[in-house]
Order: sequence, then C-alpha cells, then structure tokens
Amino acid sequence: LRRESMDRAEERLVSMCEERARMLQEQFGVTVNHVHALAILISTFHYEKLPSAIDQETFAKYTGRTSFERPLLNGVAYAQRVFHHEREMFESQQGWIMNTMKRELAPPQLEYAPVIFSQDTVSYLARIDMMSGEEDRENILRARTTGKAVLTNPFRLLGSNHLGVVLTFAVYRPDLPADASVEQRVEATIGYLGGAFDVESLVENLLSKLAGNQDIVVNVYDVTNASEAMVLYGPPSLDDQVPLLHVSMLDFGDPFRKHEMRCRYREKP
Ligand code: WA2
Repeated sequence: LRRESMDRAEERLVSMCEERARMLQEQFGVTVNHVHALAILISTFHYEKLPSAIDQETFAKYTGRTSFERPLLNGVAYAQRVFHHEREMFESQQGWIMNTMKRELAPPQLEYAPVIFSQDTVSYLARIDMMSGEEDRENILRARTTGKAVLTNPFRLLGSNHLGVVLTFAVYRPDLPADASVEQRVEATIGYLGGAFDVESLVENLLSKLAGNQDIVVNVYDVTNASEAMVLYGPPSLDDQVPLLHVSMLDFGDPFRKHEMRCRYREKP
C-alpha cells in the first residue's frame, strides 16, 4: 500500500514538472522568435531604408505595442556597432556621450555597442555601451559569429537586480548571404538586438498560475558546465537529500547552453 502511494506521488511530481518545463520552454521559444523578427525589422527599416524609418520614438511605440509577443522579457533594446574611429562623429550626431554599465564615461576601445533604441520598460539601457558588461559582451561576440540566438549565464540584471539571462541577436547588413562564413558575418554586423529574461519575477508569475503550485518547489539551472550547475530560478536547495526529485530537460534554443528544471515536493511543516 505504501509502495503504491509513493508511486502515485512520483507520478504526480513527474507530470507537474514536465508540464512546467514544457510551458516555460514554449514561452521562451515564442519570445526568442519574436526578438529574431525584431532584429530583421531593424535590418530592413533602419538600415536598408535611407533615411532610416526607425527612431527612438517609433521603436518604443512598436516594441511597447508588441510586448505581449515576448512574455518573459522585461523589454528589448537595440545597440549599434560603433568603431573607435567613428566614436566622435557618432557622439556628436547623437548629441550624447556613451556610458559604461557602471555609469562611467566609456574608456577608449576598438569598438562599442551603445544602445540607441530602447523599449520604455528598459529606458535605463539608453546610451550604455553594452560591450562594457562582461556577460553582454560575451553574448555580442557569440551572437555575431553564429548568427543565432545566444544566452548569457544567469546573472543579476541592471535595473531590477533580479536573476535572469540576456538574449542577443546580431543585426546584419541586409546583403549578408545565407551561407556566409564567420568572417563575413562579423564584417556585416551592424548592431545587436536583445533583452533580458527576468526569470526571477516573470517565471514566478508564470508558475504561480498553475494548479498544484503550493505543493512543489521548482528550480531552473544552467548546467552547461555539468560540475557546477548555476541556479537560474528558485531557492537554493540540496537536491541530493530529497527523497523524490524529478529532472525535466529544457531547451531554450542556444545549443551552447544546457538548462534543466528540477522539481521536488515542498516539505510539510
Ligand atoms: N538588457 C536588460 N537588462 C540588462 C542587460 C540587457 N542587455 N544587461 C544587463 N542587464 C541590447 O545584446 C544587446 C540587452 C542587450 C542587448
């Protein structure tokens, strides 16, 4: 009899965990697809059209109106690629000077990625050189060589200080061939479109609506490096001391990264 109730409990845990993993992966996927489309929109209407058909006001309006398409992002922004020899001209044309993530004057670099367009919800990104942040910089470099969606490690986001990951797509000159080499990709890069998955608050909101939420504890980990899993969501926990634990695979669309969801029953007081 005890054996049977244990089996039932396990079955229920598995089904709740798989449901949550599927749902989270689905919402991640639609969000990534929509950001991909935004990157193409920028390439088409900001670069292919001369003069540009997009300015900060248009970008803010359009991204605000379509935010329902990106349920797990706290906002999107576009950072332009600027080389050092273009900096002076860029800053005088913009009428402002770029900052670092630490709100200092950006020191000389070979190239920069200052945010020129931002959704209102992330207006604090405006004028920041995104290459001045370690996680964002790595994302930018990997996005432009791969041409794919890339994700950072979990880290504390600007603005909210919530735990999350940043998503980046490179924006290319419209003449980039479909079979471009890595060198051609890097050369044809004109900017970066991305935003942050605010996992701490938006995933919480997603899971809180599901039945049985009171009964289980959910964690999401970045397990890219198998020997040191990084918590992306949920309380710190010692999984090896738990009698019933289920691990569901997650695919967030960046083949370089591995994520998983771990679920267990909440301990009854
Ligand atoms: N977006 C929101 N919050 C952040 C952040 C970010 N990056 N980095 C740290 N906190 C404009 O890759 C281009 C967005 C980065 C895109």
